[in-house]
Amino acid sequence: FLTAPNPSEDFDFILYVANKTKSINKALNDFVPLCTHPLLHKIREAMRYSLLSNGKRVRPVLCLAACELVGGRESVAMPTACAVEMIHASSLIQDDLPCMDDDNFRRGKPTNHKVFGENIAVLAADALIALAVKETATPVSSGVPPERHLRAILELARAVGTEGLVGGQAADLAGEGISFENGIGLDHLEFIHIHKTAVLLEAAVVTGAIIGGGTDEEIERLRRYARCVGLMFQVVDDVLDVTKSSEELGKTAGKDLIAGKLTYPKVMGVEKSREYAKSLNKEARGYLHGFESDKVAPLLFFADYIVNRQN
Ligand code: GRG
Repeated sequence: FLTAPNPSEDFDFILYVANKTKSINKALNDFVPLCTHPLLHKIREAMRYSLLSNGKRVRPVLCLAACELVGGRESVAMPTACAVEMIHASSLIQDDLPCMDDDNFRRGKPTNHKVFGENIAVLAADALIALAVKETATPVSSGVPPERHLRAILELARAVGTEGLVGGQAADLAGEGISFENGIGLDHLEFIHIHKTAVLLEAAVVTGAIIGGGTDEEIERLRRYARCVGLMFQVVDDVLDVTKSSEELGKTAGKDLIAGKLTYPKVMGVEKSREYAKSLNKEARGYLHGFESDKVAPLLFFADYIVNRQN
């Protein structure tokens, strides 16, 4: 069951992602036009500032790939794919606020509140969530049944609330100051990452499959794939944090830098974390078995890309 299908050797993953990213960036730009009304100019600018900044677009690409895997066209899932990126951008704005992580930079630029002020940053985050719901609810001309839109909205609502991003952030705050050493804290860590990271990646894939017309069985298999990929994403992120900060600052300084944060390398060591990521990749690929082999390449390559990524 857990053997993955073999994707076609000549599939060009880099080109695939570049093309998808280009159409996603264009669609995101069109969804939030600048407002000519002088009283709304600043809020729209703030929304655009974070939404259009240089992100990897992992979630919307996954959404489009899942839609196409189950036989849907890219255009039917584009508004939903962009909605997932809007929710992600909203969560990043909020995460950076002084009352949360208090960060000055995001995606190589000053954070939203540093440029527009805290009040506008909070409003921009709110407006991006509202826009995400609006775009997912708006029927596209291609005749996706309304109940599919409703299912997609439910999926996204779950990913935002206490079952997802808000729950993960709240759990993160609740765990601050607790000391976890020598393998203790794995459940706590996993809870935070499943909620903060995996649930939105899962929603990206599942909403793509819902809008694309997938069967319940296909949607469920893709959900399991995405859960593994979501967790793997965070395990790799934690490993990169340690290895990057060690390289940049010298081993001891790197460790000190992340001393206050509970991470996979801290709980299980760097090598075991890497092995864990590899086992999640294998499991994720296994869930793709049974899909048409000529259509499955993007999601197979995606799992490999996430486990091997360097930034
Ligand atoms: C109500 C939406 C909402 C959120 C409130 C603040 C908060 C609760 C949650 C924070 C969640 C958070 C920031 C999780 C981190 C997720 C993560 C792995 C971010 C980095 O993702 P990448 O690497 O980033 O895909 P880019 O910049 O490439 O998009």
